[in-house]
Amino acid sequence: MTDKKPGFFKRLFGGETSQPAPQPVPPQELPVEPPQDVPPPIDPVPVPPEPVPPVPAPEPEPVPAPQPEEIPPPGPPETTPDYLEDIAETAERTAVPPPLPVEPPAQQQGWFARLASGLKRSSDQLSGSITSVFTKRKLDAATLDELEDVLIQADLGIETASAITETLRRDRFDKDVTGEDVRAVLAAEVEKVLGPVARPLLIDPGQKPFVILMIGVNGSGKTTTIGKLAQKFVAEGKSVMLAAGDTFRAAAIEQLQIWGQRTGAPVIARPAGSDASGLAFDAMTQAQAEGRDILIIDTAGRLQNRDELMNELEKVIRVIKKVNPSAPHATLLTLDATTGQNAMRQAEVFGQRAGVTGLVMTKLDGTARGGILVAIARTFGLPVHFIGVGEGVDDLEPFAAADFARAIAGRE
Ligand SMILES: Nc1nc2c(ncn2[C@@H]2O[C@H](COP(=O)(O)OP(=O)(O)O)[C@@H](O)[C@H]2O)c(=O)[nH]1
Ligand SMILES: [Mg+2]
Repeated sequence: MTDKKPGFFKRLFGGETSQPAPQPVPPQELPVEPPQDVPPPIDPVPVPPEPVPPVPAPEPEPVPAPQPEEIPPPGPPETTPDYLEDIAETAERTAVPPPLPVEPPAQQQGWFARLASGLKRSSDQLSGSITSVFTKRKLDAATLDELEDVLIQADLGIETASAITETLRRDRFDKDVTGEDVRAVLAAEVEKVLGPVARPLLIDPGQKPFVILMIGVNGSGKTTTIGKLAQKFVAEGKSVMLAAGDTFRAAAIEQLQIWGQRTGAPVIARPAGSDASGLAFDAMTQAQAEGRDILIIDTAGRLQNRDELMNELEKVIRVIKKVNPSAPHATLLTLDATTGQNAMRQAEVFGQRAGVTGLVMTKLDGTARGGILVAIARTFGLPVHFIGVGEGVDDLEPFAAADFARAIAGRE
């Protein structure tokens, strides 16, 4: 969180919002998934719900009786009532992924159209604010200040906001400027920031399996993203295995099993409450023995400020390395765009503790604050591989800077 300068929060919250506290909200109190921002799952075609699949039987050995001290409590350690409520809610809403097979009309659109519609809330918000600043005005200092505030409120970050206003100051001062002119400058600046981080996730075929570890806070979209990725890889003819490493909740295990069934990828799972590192170890050895191309390991959602949970994540990584010292080959952090500034903190802490190699930003369709991706890119420089713009299996797109910039700036 380097995006600070004196008066930032005053400017961020000043005047237009009823939010009382001009203080950064402590990370653990931020809603991990603000329900109001997440549209209900769209069922484009009424498909009867699939029965929950039986647990596939890839478990070769009987589960050893867990050591007493290793039995996790029946829930994550952070059992505050709020957190439990969140989990119960997440479990309810995530147990069954949206239906996969039938293509809704929206998914027959071109990819840019889908991106643009996913980013519509962000681009509408930005365009609306820009237009309101630039109605019949010559570009003067006051207008530039107002514009800078609008851009900061859109979570683009101070640096990007100033870069845009500086460009306008230099090129257009005292001239008539339209919203469209400003959007063009905005798109160019956003593209400049995002270009270097828009890097595809490269699967090294020399690694069998290529191990992808998926991490992030609860509800950020890990399991859904794994399902979407599995679908992509299977469609490319790769042999994929999934590991249900979120062993805290039965619903999370089932959720991954359903994705596995739908994508044809076998899922290594253990009963809820099992040790996550043990499961990761089994999945590693089995994927290796079967010569799988890709193993994707799910993990329990953890808040980045809970030290003991971060320690456990480090243990999972150590165990993976015991089987293959070069693994995990990709450690992907899912960031929920609807969490706004808190995503910055998540990127920072997970980066330090788990060696994040790349980002997937989810739920860009569920927020007007998609600009946060720009701030994160500028601050951390981590590769952004994919963005999620919906709950459907096809709503995961390789990240392309120019398209994103054009879509968020609302240009055609
Ligand atoms: N609108 C939208 N919802 C998403 C996206 N990605 C995930 N979700 C939803 O977010 C919720 C939490 O996702 P889940 O994968 O269970 O998160 P996890 O706890 O990190 O594994 C689910 O209801 C998902 O359908 C996205 O890109 N857009
Ligand atoms: Mg999950």
